[in-house]
Amino acid sequence: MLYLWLYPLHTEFSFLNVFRYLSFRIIYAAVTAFLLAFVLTPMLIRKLQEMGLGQQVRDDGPSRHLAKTGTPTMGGLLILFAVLLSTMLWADVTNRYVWLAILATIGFGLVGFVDDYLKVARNQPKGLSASQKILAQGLVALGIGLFFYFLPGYSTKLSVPFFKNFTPDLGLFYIPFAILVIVGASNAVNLTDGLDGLAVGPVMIAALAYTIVAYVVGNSITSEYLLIPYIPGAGELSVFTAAIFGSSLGFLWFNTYPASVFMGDVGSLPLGAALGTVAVVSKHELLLLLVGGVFVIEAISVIFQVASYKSRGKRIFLMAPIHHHFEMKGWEEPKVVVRLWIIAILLALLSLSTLKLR
Ligand code: 57M
Repeated sequence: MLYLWLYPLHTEFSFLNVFRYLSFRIIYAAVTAFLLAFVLTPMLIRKLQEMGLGQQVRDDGPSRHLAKTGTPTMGGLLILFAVLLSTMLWADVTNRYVWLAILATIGFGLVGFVDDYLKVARNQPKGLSASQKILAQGLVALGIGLFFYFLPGYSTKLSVPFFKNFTPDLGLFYIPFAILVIVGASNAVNLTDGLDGLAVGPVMIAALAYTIVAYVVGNSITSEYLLIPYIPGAGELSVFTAAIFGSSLGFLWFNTYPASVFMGDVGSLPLGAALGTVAVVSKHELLLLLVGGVFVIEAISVIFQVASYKSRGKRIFLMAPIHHHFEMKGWEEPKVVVRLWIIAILLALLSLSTLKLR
């Protein structure tokens, strides 16, 4: 909104001309979201404690986790508030991609909120059933997929990292593909959110990577130079991803080991869906497999573990997701978390290099 309200005044006050620069709004979207999360999270923690919205910790996990019982959860409410308010302030709110990302975030946030609320406020440890969750997520993602499919001029071609000339047109199948990307990313972040700071770190790193991707994709000069599809207007999504980066950074101040608050499904589900939606808008869906490689590793470890146990009656890992395997091997929690952050940073750097390697 600031862009719409203040930029037109630059004829009177020349310094307001700065609002036309996306780079300026990206930086201040991140700073605003950080400050909102940093200042308001302590208040939310006190409120969650007053309301007794503490985490129920399962007793079948690593025993060290039992000490986390009662840690306030649903901190994701504030992550979302900071992202949405900062985006509304610094992005061009007439941009249809910004609204799509906001609606996707709110949609998945509602699914996570209901799940968390049932778990911690209604003492239903299972929360929503897996089928209820997947159905609700699928419906929100279907709405996003249909929006793209019927968006005039939107290409259903799939861009493949490293292969600039191989762009298969998925046609109608683009809708289920978009659903798979968004729901997959959402649940992969959710699975990863099992150690202090473990999910929010790679979310920050992926948000930073997609801030760069959205910026270059939405810029006719850089997209032409890099031989990647030019998507007019997609650049505004870099303000949204910058807000995710800033908000996650602020939340990390309180979620780092030993965590004072967990984000809850109300945080993990929408953050993953937001990254998935930006990946779809920027036509860099497959790149998310690399940028979000830690989330992919975590999800695959569960798939392999369950498949192995069901087919052979034996586990591959001491416990899945893989972060618990390292815990069971004796790694301290911060060591597991920071080492997975290091992998996330390396994967993000590699993914950005694919923008040039075509
Ligand atoms: C999401 N939730 C954490 C917190 C967070 C199919 C199976 C792999 C599912 C998976 C599962 O239950 N996933 C749910 C992970 C939980 O965190 C809460 O959930 C929110 C995120 N959705 O915000 O509110 C616990 O994680 C710990 N935690 C932290 N710090 C954080 O900042 O320490 C979370 C955030 C919290 C806290 O202890 O209570 C979770 O782990 O449940 N299941 C599992 O991950 C379980 N794995 C398992 O059963 N493996 C089996 C099979 C099924 C693969 C096997 O290996 O044979 C593990 N998780 C738990 N117990 N809690 C191990 C058993």
